[in-house]
Amino acid sequence: MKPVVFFNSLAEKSGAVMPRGDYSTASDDYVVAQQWDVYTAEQHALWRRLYQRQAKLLPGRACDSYVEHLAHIDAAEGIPNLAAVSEALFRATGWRLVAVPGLVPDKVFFAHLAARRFPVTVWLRTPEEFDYIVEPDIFHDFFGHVPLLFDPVFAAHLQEYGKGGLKALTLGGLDFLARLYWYTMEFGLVKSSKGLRAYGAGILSSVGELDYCLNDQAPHRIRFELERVMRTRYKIDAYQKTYFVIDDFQQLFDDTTPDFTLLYQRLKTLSALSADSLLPGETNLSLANASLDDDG
Ligand code: HBI
Ligand code: FE
Repeated sequence: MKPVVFFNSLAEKSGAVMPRGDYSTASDDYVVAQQWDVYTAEQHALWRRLYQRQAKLLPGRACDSYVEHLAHIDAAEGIPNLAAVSEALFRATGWRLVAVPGLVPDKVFFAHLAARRFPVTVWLRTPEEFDYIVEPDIFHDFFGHVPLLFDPVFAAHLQEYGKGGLKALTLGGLDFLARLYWYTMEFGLVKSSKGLRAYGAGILSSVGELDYCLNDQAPHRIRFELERVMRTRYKIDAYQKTYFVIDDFQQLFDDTTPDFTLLYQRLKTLSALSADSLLPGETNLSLANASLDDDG
């Protein structure tokens, strides 16, 4: 898809203005040069403030694998050089980072993931957007998504997701797969021996939701079940009403790898569920947080 067609379809879907990245130099796969030298001292300082504020919140909230891998990435002092991190990442899990101007078309996004390339937006939010930003910027994409690409099981799962995305486009399954991405990659929770932990990038890069998703009484926390997740609508402009909890990344890999053709057929016959629904027989883990280990 040519950038201008993509912009129009994005604007239609979101009712938003044009995406703010510079797409003029993007190649067919939407990859650009990061131009790391062009970031200003003020931008590096803003990154440092974002990083420090978020890093403080991670202990006891982010999952162990995320914390461990973030610590090995040299990104605390300023906006990271994607090429340098990409080299280290390739040695760890065979993934690479590619720089992109911002959101890219679904097909392009899935093709990158299927080839073990993770697209990272190059621009950083403004100081006015310190607390909240709608479009993903480099802080969200990098701080939120990149550390877990160093986890081999997580990385394997995301490649399968990319392959599944390419198939979904031919099967009319995109809306279902987008819900899966939303409730796992962006807003997923995982069990640990010490209680629930966050692994979704939307949570890990958010100053408010990182505590909210674990400690507020309001949202539902429900055991992850593939078909249930794919039926559940989501809001993009508020804290989530429901978080789905996986046992571990192996579960994500095992559930994402099979062919979804029959599942999509079935889902098309079922009504979608509202973001705050709780079905008969479902346990809200927020009411059973203390006894997670006895739960299943
Ligand atoms: N582009 N850069 C970027 N990042 C995304 O997360 C992204 C995208 N394009 C499409 C897309 N996500 C969706 O297809 C998935 O969230 C399902
Ligand atoms: Fe994201």
